[in-house]
Amino acid sequence: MNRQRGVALITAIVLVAIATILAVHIGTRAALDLRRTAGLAALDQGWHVALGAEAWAAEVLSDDYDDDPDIDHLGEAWAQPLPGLPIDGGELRGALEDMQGRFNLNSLVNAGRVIDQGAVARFQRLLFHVGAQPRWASIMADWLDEGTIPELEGAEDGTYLAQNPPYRAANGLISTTTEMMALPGMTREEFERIRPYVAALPVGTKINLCTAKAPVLTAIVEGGTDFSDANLLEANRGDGCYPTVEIVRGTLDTAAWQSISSLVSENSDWFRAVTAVRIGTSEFTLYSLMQRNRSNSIRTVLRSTGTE
Ligand SMILES: [Ca+2]
Ligand SMILES: [Ca+2]
Repeated sequence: MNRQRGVALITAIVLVAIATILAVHIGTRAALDLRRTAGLAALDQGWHVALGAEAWAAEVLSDDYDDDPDIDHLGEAWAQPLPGLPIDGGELRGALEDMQGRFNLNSLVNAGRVIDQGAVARFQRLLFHVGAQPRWASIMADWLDEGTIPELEGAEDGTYLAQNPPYRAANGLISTTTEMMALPGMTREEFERIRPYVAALPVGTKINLCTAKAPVLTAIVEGGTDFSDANLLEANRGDGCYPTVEIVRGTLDTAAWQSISSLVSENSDWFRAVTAVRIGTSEFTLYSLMQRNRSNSIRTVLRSTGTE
């Protein structure tokens, strides 16, 4: 009798325990579902906010073109970052960057996808100035060029097939600079040294002297005025383009100027809008690569979220 009561008691305790576990499980799942739904709703809302900001950036670029299509410098309205704006339940921040202030990785090859040795030399100088290994210039050129025979310090399929897992060289143009991470031996730290100074734009896109970052300018204008001091450069850019094409031409001898005259400009077609949205605890960043053409129509060519 006592034994039976004992078994009944244990059964009751086990049942209560199972019921409790189930209740907790259901409760937790409902809470998680609610949270997940709230998170998704916030992301969805954030996405629309970011697309709105992108459309606004296009307006700003279009107005800028109407003002003067021939000059783009850092004193203009588009270049001023958006201070944090309150939105429903969060905040929006945004900035536009002229991507022609960077070194275009695709310029390491010409339109026929043959390596441009002058560009390789310029990229080597840029890498040196930012404290990265200059050898990436040849490796990157091999990654892009049509040829499958490696440059002196370069790498083609032979190198890539020996990696784990094995893969092949792209032998084509890139649409994102993160492809540099595929180069043999590239580390995250090394890539982060290079990343702020490079872009992936069409072959033939010029470098805007008015917005070029100090190491980029230093790598391009070789043998003339030293533009490597970023603070000095910024101080000179307060109210207009600096250095202008005239200034750069004046600082170089004829041969040096002729070697870069077709590579530089004072205006830009390629910009990137970076929009950071926070709603509640959800947060994300939208990167929009935008092209403004010479008839002032603006289109978003590439969007990515999270990473550039
Ligand atoms: Ca402008
Ligand atoms: Ca190649």
